[in-house]
Amino acid sequence: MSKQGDFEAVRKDIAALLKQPGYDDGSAGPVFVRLAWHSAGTYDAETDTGGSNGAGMRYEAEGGDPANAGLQHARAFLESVKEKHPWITYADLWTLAGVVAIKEMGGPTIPWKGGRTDYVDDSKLPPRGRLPDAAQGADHIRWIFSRMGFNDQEIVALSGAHNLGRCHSDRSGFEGAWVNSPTRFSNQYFRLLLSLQWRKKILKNGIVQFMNYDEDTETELMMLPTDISLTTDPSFKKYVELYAKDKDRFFEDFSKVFDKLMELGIVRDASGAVTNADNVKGGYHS
Ligand code: CCH
Repeated sequence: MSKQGDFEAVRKDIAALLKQPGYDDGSAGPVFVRLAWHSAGTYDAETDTGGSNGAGMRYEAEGGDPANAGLQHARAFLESVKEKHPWITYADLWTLAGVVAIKEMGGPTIPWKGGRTDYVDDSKLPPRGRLPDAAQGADHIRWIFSRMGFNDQEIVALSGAHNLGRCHSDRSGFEGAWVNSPTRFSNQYFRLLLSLQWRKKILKNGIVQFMNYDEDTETELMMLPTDISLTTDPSFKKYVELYAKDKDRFFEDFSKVFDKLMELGIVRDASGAVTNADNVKGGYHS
């Protein structure tokens, strides 16, 4: 067992866990990033509910949300880290796993601070439907992300996480990867959004997505309707063009916005200590 607060030791164990030869593209990294994002992306600024504090996904109300299908794999992978470092909260572990995975997959360094609690107040558990619906378009994602306090530039930067991982027909119903190297963080997603021809395809399960088939390499890539909406909405498209051209700028902006996402709903004092973590009475207890 590591010393309480030794996040470096936790980082090392998360990094060592990323390589998973029998899983997806050989890495647990992408699903860790999605776990971190879904743990935080329920935040509602107006009611100050949801967010990564509390690790509500341990409970059926949040964990069983169809939007979170598949994230049990990420949580199961991380159990060994929790066993080795029992002092870390799940809320810290899941957010740190996302940050470590991004870095290890070649992405930017993202500032991260611990101190989240695993206490969940029933009244603060987010209702379902707070995460974006991939079948929709620009208005929907603007509405969802503005609830968390993000502007158009930040929405596009965050969407660049779709450089990583894939869609699974048994999770979201969508199928395939966005880029050819889905375990390598880059700005390829933005470049492909602009450079390839995306054709609408109706899958066997009736779900509509966009596909590109490359005859030379015989590879098929995909985009969600929400991804495509980043190129049809002029305000979003400006930033897709910027990030497709300027990888450094994308990395810089992604780092800032992912940090902001991980901190939603968390209040810290000048020393960085969380001040709204232990004020929850009568909620679930880990
Ligand atoms: Fe995402 N995402 N995401 N996404 N996502 C999916 C997979 C990943 C949407 C829908 C989906 C973000 C924003 C959005 C990742 C990171 C981020 C899937 C497939 C859908 C559907 C799930 C499956 O079948 O396994 C929509 C809609 C939006 C916004 O409009 C943001 C923001 C982030 C992080 C910053 C990552 C990573 C994956 C891959 C997961 C994996 O298991 O490989």
